[in-house]
Amino acid sequence: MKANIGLIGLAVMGQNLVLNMSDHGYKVAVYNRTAAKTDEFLTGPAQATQIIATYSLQELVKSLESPRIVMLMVKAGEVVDHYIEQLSPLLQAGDVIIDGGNSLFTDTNRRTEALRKKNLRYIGAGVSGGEEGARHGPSIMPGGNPDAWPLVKPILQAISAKVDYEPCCQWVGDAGAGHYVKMIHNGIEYGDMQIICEAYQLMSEGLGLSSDQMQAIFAQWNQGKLSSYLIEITANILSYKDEDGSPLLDKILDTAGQKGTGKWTGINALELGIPLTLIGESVFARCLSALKEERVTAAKLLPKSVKKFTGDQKSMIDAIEDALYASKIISYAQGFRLMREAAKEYNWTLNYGDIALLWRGGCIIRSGFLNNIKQAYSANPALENLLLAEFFVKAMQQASIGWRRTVILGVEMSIPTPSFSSALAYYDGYRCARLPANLLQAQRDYFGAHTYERTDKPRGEFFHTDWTGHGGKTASTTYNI
Ligand code: NBP
Repeated sequence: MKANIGLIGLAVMGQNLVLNMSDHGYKVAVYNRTAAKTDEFLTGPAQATQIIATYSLQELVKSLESPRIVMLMVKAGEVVDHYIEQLSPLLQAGDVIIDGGNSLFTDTNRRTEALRKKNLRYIGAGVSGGEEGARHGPSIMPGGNPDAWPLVKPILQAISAKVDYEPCCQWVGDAGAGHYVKMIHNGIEYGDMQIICEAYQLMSEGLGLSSDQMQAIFAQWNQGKLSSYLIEITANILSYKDEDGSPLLDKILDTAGQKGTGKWTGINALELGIPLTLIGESVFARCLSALKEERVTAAKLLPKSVKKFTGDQKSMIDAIEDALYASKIISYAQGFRLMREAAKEYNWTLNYGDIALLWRGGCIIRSGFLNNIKQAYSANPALENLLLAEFFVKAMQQASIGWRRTVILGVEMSIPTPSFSSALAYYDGYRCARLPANLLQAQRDYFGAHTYERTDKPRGEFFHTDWTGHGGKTASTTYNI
């Protein structure tokens, strides 16, 4: 009997997805560049399964039923192009290639189009959930050639996470839309992680709480409005003890790694001109953490005045919970606003409520909060910004005072809160009917004749002033990026 699907790439994600498919009754053929890993897999975790090992792409393709479905679970970038190039001549019209890695959406746009010309159907599917998700049900965000969706839908939905019996896997949109939504998911993941880290530093350094005390606080927060996978694992991490009985967390070097999806999200936001400050700060916070030696030198040369917290500890902890919640709302509001702009720019039809549902289970940012987002978009699919939805208007009002107190605590105690405070600045900016950009426009016109619009004239009419009395009357070309 031939295999239903072939999978290339037997690292952590590939192996676990294959086992997941096998559990759901699919026969899978596998291939990996390094053959020894295929053997280890077959004699190890895949023992006693129907999984077929293959040792060349020809053998892999031959082992598949028609139309063939081949899924790539390899390092993003050139490796994906390499496999597409090698596979294409071996496949027949109508066959499907799925790229389940973290590919850049513009690469997926290009690949979808190139393969369409060869009558091959391409899917770029974001997969989230890490090892555990891949094994027991990830969130899957497929996009690409819609003709391929009916063929791959049964298997991808079967292996995905389920919430309220709904699969966390629905068609996202054309070309690179699936990988785009996965990129935003990862950006939001960066943001969620950073705000949790800021809460942790404020509580440990600012309030002097022990790991066990913080564990209890995170565990309690996980029962309320912040309930989420990342809050839950933070509580678990805080309680984890090293061999000597001390918290392992205290011994972990404070330099964060990154693989680039947060950076891509930030770059895209800059390209589309949409503020994505919280995620941007989260990426930069990782970059700053990586400058360990420089920071150690600076800590000696630029010492902080150490202050002791003297206020009410319980009320400050509640305020930090508010800061986490409000900042999280800002992060999602910014991320969804960016997706809205991307849909316009790249001509995709994105369903924002469905995207929130896709992230409810299996993935790293899963949380109860996503139901509130779904409800906001169900009530108004054309919602411009989540901050304008009734639920979030109220939530922001309730969290606002505690959030400000938290930022003040950070400022007073010299504890950095880049995401909490930049989110607050965005919130205050977004609800400013008048920003100081009048002065900015005047400055631009003063030094570069860039012109300005007037409040007492219709929009679209541009004026230039000879501010010094010795400038010319010629204005610069008016264009916006
Ligand atoms: P990796 O991203 O570490 O990729 C490992 C796979 O790529 C192995 O099969 C390896 O083959 C193959 N590979 C490499 Br590396 N260079 C190759 C080359 N030049 N030619 C052929 N094959 C090559 O594995 P992963 O962490 O399982 O992730 C797979 C994909 O899923 C990535 O795109 C990743 O970003 C994405 N993703 C990962 C996670 C996660 O939590 N790890 C979560 C969600 C998505 P070899 O065995 O011969 O070296």
